[in-house]
Amino acid sequence: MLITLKKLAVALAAVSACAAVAPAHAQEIKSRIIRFGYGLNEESVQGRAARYLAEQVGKLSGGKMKMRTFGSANLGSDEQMQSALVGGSQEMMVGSTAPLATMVKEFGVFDLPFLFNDEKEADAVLDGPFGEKLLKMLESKGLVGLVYWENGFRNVTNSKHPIAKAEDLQGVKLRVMQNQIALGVFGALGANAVPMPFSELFTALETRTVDGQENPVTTIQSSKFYEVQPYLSLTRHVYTPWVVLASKKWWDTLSPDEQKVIREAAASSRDFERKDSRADSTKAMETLKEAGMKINTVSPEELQRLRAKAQPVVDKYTQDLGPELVKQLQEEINKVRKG
Ligand code: TK8
Repeated sequence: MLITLKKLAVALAAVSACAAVAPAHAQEIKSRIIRFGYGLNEESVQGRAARYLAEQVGKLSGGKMKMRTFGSANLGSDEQMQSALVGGSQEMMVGSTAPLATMVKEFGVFDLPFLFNDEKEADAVLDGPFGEKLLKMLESKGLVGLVYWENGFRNVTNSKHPIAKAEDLQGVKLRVMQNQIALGVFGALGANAVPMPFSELFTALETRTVDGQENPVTTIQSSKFYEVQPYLSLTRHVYTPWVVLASKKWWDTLSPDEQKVIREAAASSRDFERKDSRADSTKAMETLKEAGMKINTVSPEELQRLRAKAQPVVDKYTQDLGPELVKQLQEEINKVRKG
């Protein structure tokens, strides 16, 4: 009996050693084309991370799995790509959590303002059990959620005046991401909130269909919003994650080896993207200053007043989202704060 077990252990060790050194061609990896869509342009953080992801997929599959990347919403807005993934006519994408909330309402939790204080808190919550739990919820809707990339802390730009105090948003026609919470929050802050896909935003700003928008400085720079928006106010009112997604229909046709390639490539793209995003934020601020944007910070007292103004709708949406969910998120954040 003892000998048999020992033999078994030796045999198992041999098998796993084999698996570790097996060249890509011996694994179950077929030639595949993967279409990966994203909303920002090729010179954005999204563009760089998409190219990195494509390289990793190529490397890890011995060149068999070829990822083609499509930026500038060339495969459609976030909303349209989500549907294409569910239907199986597109393989992969990256997009914001806000439009995902129309499929899995829990993603709307990230549109509640002033949750995270810094990137460290966001990373810990997203990569921990809370972030995982939300990704799992996508499966029954036809999507596989792989990893979170950083979109980042959002700031308001507009063509009217600096936003320095809570009253300044009053009457500003502000484009918001397309879900109920984003709409409600900015409405409560006094803005005339207009939901619109990102792909239509530059034109809407240029033609003054809207006065302003909110996005991280990296996007304000890469999307050249500084050409049409004179004022940038550093409100950092909400942190938006991006989610790397795969079509579940397509995913289920992949072999375990192929799924492993995608999972590993996605994991390293997350680290690459976050590092790049943070370095790029500093550079973007410089570029925006040089481009002549009038940049202002908002005092802690005024941010507190903004927070108070939003509180009634935050309470309302907490009920809609489920108080338990919001409580769990808050607890995860508190864990990081306590260190
Ligand atoms: C890009 C969007 C963008 C988001 C927005 O497709 O819609 O404002 O911040 O990054 O996902």
